[in-house]
Amino acid sequence: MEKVIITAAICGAEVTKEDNPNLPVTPEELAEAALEAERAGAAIIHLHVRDQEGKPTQSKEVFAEVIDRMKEKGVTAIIQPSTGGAAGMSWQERIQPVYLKPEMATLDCGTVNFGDEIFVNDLPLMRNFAREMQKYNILPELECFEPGHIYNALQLKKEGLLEGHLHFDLVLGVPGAIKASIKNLLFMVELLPPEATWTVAGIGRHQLPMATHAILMGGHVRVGFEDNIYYTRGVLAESNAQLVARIVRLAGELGREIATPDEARRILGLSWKFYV
Ligand code: KMH
Ligand code: ZN
Repeated sequence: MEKVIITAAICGAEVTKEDNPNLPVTPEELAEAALEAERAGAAIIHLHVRDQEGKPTQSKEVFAEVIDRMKEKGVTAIIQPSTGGAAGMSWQERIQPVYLKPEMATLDCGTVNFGDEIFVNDLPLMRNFAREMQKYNILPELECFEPGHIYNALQLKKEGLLEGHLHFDLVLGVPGAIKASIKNLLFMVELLPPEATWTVAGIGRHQLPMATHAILMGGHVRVGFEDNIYYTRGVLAESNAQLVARIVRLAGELGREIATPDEARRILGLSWKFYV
């Protein structure tokens, strides 16, 4: 089987330091958390940023500051800014990090209940985001919170708005969306084109079991504070790196090696970027 790409979703938009005091939010904390996660085995850093009050922002300037800080510290992982931001943000706010021309960015593939909120991603919004990413050669990670979102992504492909490799993030266990279970994971994976790659983000206590199934099934894994703040029941995680390190050990026991950032670039079809 292919090596496992581990994504560290280090911050997110919803979690606060009150939930877990170890959550990185300042540019320095985010850069340090990214470096530690990479050293532990992460090849992708899924990135949200916060303003000076710790609130979610999609400010291009803040993303630029955090990404620069990460690179200064020596982070070589693929940095994947969110274009989801937080529920309720306008599309104009959400799209800003695309204009920093990152290697990857998320592309949320449909509207979904998100706890008490609604996370709006209609097809015109998706087309607009996909078109802008296409313009800058950004590989979208196709975020699917429901099975129907996979069909939306395939619709964009049919319309010529997704070229090259398809990489999905199957998010299971968001309150209001598809539940995290093996049956649901299998069902979603079977809807994907055979040549696509996929990672799984299990929310809360589902992070570890979903990751384990993904390792066994040949998928990739996303962990981190965005999706889960606990190490085990009732015990807060100390760091994103701690959650990454557990996946590295688990994958080793189950016979899968871990992809380095450059190996992840090859698996995702990003390697050509080194030659332009
Ligand atoms: N914060 C969620 C509403 C993404 O990064 O693209 C959306 C989200 C997805 O986190
Ligand atoms: Zn996110």
